[in-house]
Amino acid sequence: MCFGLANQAHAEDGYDLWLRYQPLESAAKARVAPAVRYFVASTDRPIIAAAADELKRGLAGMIGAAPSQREKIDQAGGILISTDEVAFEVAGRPSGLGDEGYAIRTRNVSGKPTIFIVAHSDVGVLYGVFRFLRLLQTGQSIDNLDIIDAPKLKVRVLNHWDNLDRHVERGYAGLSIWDWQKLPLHKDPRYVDYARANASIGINGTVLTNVNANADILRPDYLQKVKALAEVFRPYGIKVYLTARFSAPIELGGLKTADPLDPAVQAWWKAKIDEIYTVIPDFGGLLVKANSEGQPGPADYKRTHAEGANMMADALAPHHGILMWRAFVYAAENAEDRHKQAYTEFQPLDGEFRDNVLVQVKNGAIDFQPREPFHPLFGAMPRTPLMMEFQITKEYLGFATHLAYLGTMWEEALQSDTFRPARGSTVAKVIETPIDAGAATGMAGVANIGSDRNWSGSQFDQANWYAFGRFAWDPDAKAGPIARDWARMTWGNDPAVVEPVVGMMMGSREAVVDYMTPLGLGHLMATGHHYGPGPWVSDLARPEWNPVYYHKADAAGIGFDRTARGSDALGQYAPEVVEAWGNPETIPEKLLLWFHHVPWDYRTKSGRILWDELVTRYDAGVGAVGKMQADWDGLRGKVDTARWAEVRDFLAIQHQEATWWRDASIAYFQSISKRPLPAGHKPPAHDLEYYKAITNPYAPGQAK
Ligand code: BDP
Repeated sequence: MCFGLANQAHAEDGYDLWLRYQPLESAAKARVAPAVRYFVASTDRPIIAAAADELKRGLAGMIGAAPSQREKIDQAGGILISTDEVAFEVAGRPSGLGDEGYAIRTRNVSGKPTIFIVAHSDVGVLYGVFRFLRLLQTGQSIDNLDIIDAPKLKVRVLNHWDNLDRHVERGYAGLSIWDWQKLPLHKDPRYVDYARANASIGINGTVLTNVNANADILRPDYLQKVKALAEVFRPYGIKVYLTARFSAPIELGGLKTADPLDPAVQAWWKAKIDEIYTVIPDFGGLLVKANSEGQPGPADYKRTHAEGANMMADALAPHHGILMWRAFVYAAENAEDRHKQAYTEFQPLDGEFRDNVLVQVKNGAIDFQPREPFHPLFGAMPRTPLMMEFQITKEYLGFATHLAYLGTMWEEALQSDTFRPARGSTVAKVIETPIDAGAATGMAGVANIGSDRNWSGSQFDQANWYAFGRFAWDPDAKAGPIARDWARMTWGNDPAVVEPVVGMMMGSREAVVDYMTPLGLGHLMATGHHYGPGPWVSDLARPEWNPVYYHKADAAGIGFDRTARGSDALGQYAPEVVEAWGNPETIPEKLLLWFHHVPWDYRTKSGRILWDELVTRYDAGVGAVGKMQADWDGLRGKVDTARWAEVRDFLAIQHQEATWWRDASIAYFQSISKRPLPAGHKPPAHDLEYYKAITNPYAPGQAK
């Protein structure tokens, strides 16, 4: 097989993601080549075979020759990939590898250096191989290696919000890659590349279908299609999961009820789940969105979330399957601040869920906003495994055309101190620490993957898929080094490229916050598709669907009072947080308007009054996009033309839309604050009515 040639044969379009395996510089090649001339592996095992294939592919691309396979390590220049005792005898016995970790160590064999990539499981070996390739891709030395690494979370899954008709809810990268009509007989080769990419960052599961679920996916014919995908993913250590519609016993089973305490309903789920495992023996489990935004659930029968979840969990348990039950609930006709509803409903259920249930909690209590405080449930359910749900697809951060690296946002959420049970109990620590030995832990990311050649809708959105995997592996990871690794692998190791790219990425999310929702504002997007600004919207059926519900701007000021004087959502946090955030003077200014209603002339940290500060932030956001454009222009000729031009065009769209956000927001809020613009800030290009009249009925990704 001729690995690597494809890289040179076609112009780059982003399809290769961060696994481009471009030729190393000649000096590096000369250093590396002798060390990796051959490898030893037992390739009769599918996962080891996949690891060996990747090693060959990567080295063929980077040094121009694939290593040859040998029976045993007997001379210099070799790599041993193995789970065998004998390999550990030479490589040493590192502790802490667990089921999925690996060690990469250089050891002398017959006096000559040899690279050992060892693990207790085949998938650990696969992860080790990807790590080894990353060292080469990012220009690091492979001399005297001594690396030990293992994932801190067990369940590291993508959530595809993909419908069976291939529409992707909140998808900005084309159609669903799952071609249900052609499955199971035709398995698109792209599925293998999808699995490789995921395995390279440690993702070990994928929920194929939308949380707004269609019961048909559980029909026997669809299970055959799911089985075909499971077969493709298995050699990459990836399990498949499905979403379960709570009312499936009625829709598919013809029952009159889906009441979780009804024996016939329980029997239906048990039989269905047994059937799934007959077809797919290593099926991962189910994900459920219940009693939220119109989805059916146990509350329809006056049962709790725990009663609903446990019914399915009991049916999954004999197969070692897990049930992920979402905490993203807010009920119709509930007058309580939406911020409070998930906590109100779930926290009292702490300890009532079965061992194989993971309650899946979004990073913030509202909904994937450009900035939210951490969700108050983290730390508040010590007897329930909680998993993190991040949104990789940028529903609220400008879709695919806005450059926004989410690593900084996720680091901010994960490093937030819950103070539960004590100082230092960050969200990362909460989700990493099993509630008892062996209990499940996990992280889910709502995928940004579609049929576009570049997978994610834009080149830079690939970084968010990449970063999600790295944070799921290690929730204590840092956004900066992840951005740097991605930039090196995706755009090359030239510092004149890497530095500006990383600089753009690291400031990009804050730019979005500034031009969309500065100072703790949130949920001001246009109705339905969430494309562009709609802060004036006030006529939707449910109060909490309206942006005016969130900003509460009036003649006196702006912001949502969530302190004890207001909705007291703040009271759901630990006392230390309440104390720090309960006072507008001590709350981090970036969260000010999330928790406080403050006067327009409130004095902010900069010395400016709030209104002037708001306008300054909007302009800073637009300015930051202009700076990214200038930085990117500086890279013309330093990266390949097609990808460069795509990014240039998308930055131009982002600049236009950032300006739209800035102008529309200022026009609207000025109609309420009645204050002049601070000196040096120009008025919006049009009047408020102009912005209100903009409609975008065909914006992508809508729920349907
Ligand atoms: C919201 C999305 C909606 C999802 C929902 C969810 O707008 O499409 O169904 O989250 O997470 O942000 O269930």
